[in-house]
Amino acid sequence: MNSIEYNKRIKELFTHHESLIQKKNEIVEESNGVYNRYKNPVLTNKHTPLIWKYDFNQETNPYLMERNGINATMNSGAIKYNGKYILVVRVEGADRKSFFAIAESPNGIDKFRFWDYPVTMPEDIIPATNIYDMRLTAHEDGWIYGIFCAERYDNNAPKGDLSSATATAGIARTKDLINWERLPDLKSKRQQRNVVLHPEFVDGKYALYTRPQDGFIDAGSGGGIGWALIDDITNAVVKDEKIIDYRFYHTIKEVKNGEGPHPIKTEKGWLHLAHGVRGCAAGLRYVLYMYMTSLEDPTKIIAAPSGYFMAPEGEERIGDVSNVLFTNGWIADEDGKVYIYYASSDTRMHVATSTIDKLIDYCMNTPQDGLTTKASVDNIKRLVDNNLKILNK
Ligand code: M1P
Repeated sequence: MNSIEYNKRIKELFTHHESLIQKKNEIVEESNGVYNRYKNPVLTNKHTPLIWKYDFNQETNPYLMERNGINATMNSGAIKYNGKYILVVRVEGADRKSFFAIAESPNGIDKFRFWDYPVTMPEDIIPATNIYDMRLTAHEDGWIYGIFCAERYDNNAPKGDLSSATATAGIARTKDLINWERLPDLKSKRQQRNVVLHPEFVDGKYALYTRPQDGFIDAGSGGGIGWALIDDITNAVVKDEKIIDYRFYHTIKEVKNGEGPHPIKTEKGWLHLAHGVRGCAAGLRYVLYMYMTSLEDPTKIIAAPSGYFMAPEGEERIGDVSNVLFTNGWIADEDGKVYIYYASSDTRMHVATSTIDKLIDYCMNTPQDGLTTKASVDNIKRLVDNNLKILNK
């Protein structure tokens, strides 16, 4: 390739990449009334900057090959910052390592563009092999916290076992999303993933949603989503942990659950978004569900709609880990619009939109799970009775 052709190909790469970023997103008209999905994913591996992947020096890359492959853009924390919709994206390289990178959009539904450099997360504590799934919290103490999973090889693994790992909650904080201060990892008797910082002090303490687990994968006897008050966030220790959202047999969260982003405060209570996992012949199925807790006592559930809020549909069903929806980011605007950022099948990022009022109505008026077929049929019969009275008037 001569230098003219080489430069032409570079230009083509950038033109193609820019047209992907500029692609307008549109609402999918069909909706269940609770939220709207959008036609295009907001981020895929193809959206990642070309300057991360290619070496544009013809001398060192004469065939203009990708040097760093990017596999997926998934499980992203979200925050509105300086008027921009910001995602702290879990980017996974072809080498399986995840890292954080920031993408911003002017409107929350399209035109997400990555910043030039991935996040430099200090590793001045015990270095981790892999870090992922950051939950962002603009805390009332003035810091923006990022809590994420820090994965390390399990030194107690039997000889020859190269896949056993441990999950710990890593903690960092920032004021500008560029410079991060790493704090010591959360100290807990159990392994932890899906740990989230509540945005307000509770009884003068920091409050964490936890997900105690028996092993790296198994939630096991962990029970569900927990709650722990922390005296000092710069040396966070789980002393007492109580389960606030239990798992139950034959529900969408039978095998595991985990808090999504931090809950949104509303006049009626705290709105929560979480993921639930059940097993089936095809493997694990991850869906999103919601619940609400009391403003007076954030550990008390006041609404628990049955079943899933969102489940994988269409192309969302397929990816690196198929049949998975996962969320760790949402943004509530001043006007009550809510942007729900979710990943499908550990591969790509999407947005769905709703409003605070609709989500409260969904939580308060969707029947609870009666945990049996009879209870579900009774619910439907009650609705049919009422509807027939109205329709036959
Ligand atoms: O592969 C699905 C998800 O599995 C884990 O979630 P959990 O701990 O609840 O099982 C995480 O590794 C998550 O990143 C991943 O999306």
